[in-house]
Amino acid sequence: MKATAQAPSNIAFIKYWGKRDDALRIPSNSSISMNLSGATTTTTVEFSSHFSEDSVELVGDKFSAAEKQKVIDHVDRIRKRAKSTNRVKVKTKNTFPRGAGIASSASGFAALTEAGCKAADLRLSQQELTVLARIGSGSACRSIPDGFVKWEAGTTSQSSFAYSLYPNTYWDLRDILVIVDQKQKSVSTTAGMEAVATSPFWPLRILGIDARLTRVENALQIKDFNMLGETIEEDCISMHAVAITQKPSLFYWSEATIECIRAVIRWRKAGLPVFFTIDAGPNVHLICEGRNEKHVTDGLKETSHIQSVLVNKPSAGARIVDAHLF
Ligand code: 2P0
Repeated sequence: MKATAQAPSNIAFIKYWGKRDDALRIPSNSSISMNLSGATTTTTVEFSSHFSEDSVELVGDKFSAAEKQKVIDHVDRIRKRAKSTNRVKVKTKNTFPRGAGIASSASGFAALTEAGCKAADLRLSQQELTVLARIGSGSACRSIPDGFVKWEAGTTSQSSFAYSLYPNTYWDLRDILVIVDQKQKSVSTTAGMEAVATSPFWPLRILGIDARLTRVENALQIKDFNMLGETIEEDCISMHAVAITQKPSLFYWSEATIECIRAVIRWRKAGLPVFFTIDAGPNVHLICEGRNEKHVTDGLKETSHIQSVLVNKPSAGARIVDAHLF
């Protein structure tokens, strides 16, 4: 059977950085994110007894052998649960550059999980789908439910799942993604997270995380944009303080990243409510309300070193679609 799914990437307001269990990808802390309308992956999966081998194809780009293996390992989890021995064909397409801190693994493993389970006729609840997607790549579990999503850290595989706090229509926010570098990062987030405990700031980050999670949840509930933005920025800086002080140090920011941060601070001083957050790469996500989108994109026209800008609205989560890729 063949099935296709489309899944959004997501931007974490409170970040996932460090694991309690590396193999099962149970995180050290809960996280909260927003799904992104402009950064999606579409994946078609077909299982058939007529295929003689597994094949994995990425449209317009090439997976490394290790990336291909990660996909097949995830398909194996689906095959095992579905008690299937059929070979698979996977074809996948991204609408955004891979590996530059735009969480292609989030949308990728969310789409693969949805399409793979459907193609294998494995009927899982949404919560079970998030658990399965999480084992493929942690942040992928947050790309399955709609809109604004919380990933409950949990302590076991079954208790570490994601769910929607609010649908995408709840709050007209924007994530204006400023791409300053499209190169793939040299250290994977998986490897980066394995060394969190080597940072002296790691215990401090964990100490403050519950208060920040509560602040973001409260800010979402009462739609207090300043409280939301301030907490998002604080958590981003906390994550990068850990990454920079890990051994070996992970310094993801480039000069253009810092230039963009300085512009945000300047615009805020001038009265424009906009905040930044940055994942494991140099690109900067500018968070603002929909009514301020044009002010921010106009400001970016005067900022140098920008390769492209991608405007995202809050998006629904992963879903099955009709248009197959093969
Ligand atoms: C996040 N990131 O919360 C954080 C912020 C990157 C920085 O989740 O090892 O690709 O596959 O579970 O999901 C990226 O980590 O890592 C990530 P694995 P993943 O969005």
